[in-house]
Amino acid sequence: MTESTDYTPPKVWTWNKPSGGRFANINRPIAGPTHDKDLPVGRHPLQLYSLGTPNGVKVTLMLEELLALGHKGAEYDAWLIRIGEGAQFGSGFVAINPNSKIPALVDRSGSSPIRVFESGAILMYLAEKFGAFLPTEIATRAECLSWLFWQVGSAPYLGGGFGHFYAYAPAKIEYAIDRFAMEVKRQLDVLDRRLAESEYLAGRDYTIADMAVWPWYGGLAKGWLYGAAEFLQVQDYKNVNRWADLIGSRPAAKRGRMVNRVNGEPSSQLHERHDAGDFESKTQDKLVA
Ligand SMILES: N[C@@H](CCC(=O)N[C@@H](CS)C(=O)NCC(=O)O)C(=O)O
Repeated sequence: MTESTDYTPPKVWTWNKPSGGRFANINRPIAGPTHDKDLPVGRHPLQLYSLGTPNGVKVTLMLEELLALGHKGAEYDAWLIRIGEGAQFGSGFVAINPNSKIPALVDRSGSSPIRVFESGAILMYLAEKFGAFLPTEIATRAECLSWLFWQVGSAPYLGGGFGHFYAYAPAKIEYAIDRFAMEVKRQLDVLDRRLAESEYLAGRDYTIADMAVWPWYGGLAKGWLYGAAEFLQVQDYKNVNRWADLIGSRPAAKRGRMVNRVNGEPSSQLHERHDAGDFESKTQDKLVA
């Protein structure tokens, strides 16, 4: 292993150069808006400002499931926030998420708008609002929330740790890749063991815990993230693969994955969703044709 480095940290860190790697243009050590920009508002009760990354997909999975169950109040406009272009630093977006990260939701169904940020909080908000996908029986609810919060705490090691150093950093650093590959494989094994004993994470039913975990760890198992399937030997996690396929076959999950998606097959990209019919008529292949 390469141990040496010619870098000695100074007494005080200063922002004197870009951090390097992909996304260096949007990394800054300060919060707050960089420019004035109002957010658009559509006709539906729920306004989602997002992008089709794993964190964004968690919410569209939930919204599409709620609509499939017949909850009309879950109708939503999904607006595209292009984070690579710094749209998360516009004043309107910062007003609904001071943390400047997608996804962010505004519920306009009541007398005054309610903002919700952090994907886990959005899932809980929607689950409680519609009384769905969050068990009410105390033990199953505890299990569901445990896995939901497990995801919130664990995925930064997968994305900000492993994904960053394996795929995006300007140099391949063996120490960093080893450290995070080890942790991500451990996390996959945690899930694999749970899914060996239980159909879904919280038990017999599909819940917001699965919706939070699937876009990250299901996506990893299906080879959608970081081109790392072979490196991490994801096919070995049989129960994770079984569960990932089960969720992936749900019509609402298929639709949820398409919303605000800006890469992949043009027919799988629905940049903005303002109507249920958009899945048929507004995908990129149709718009370009
Ligand atoms: N803990 C947050 C993480 C959200 C997050 O990291 N979003 C990324 C995209 S997946 C983002 O907006 N990045 C833009 C930036 O960091 O400036 C959540 O779960 O909502």
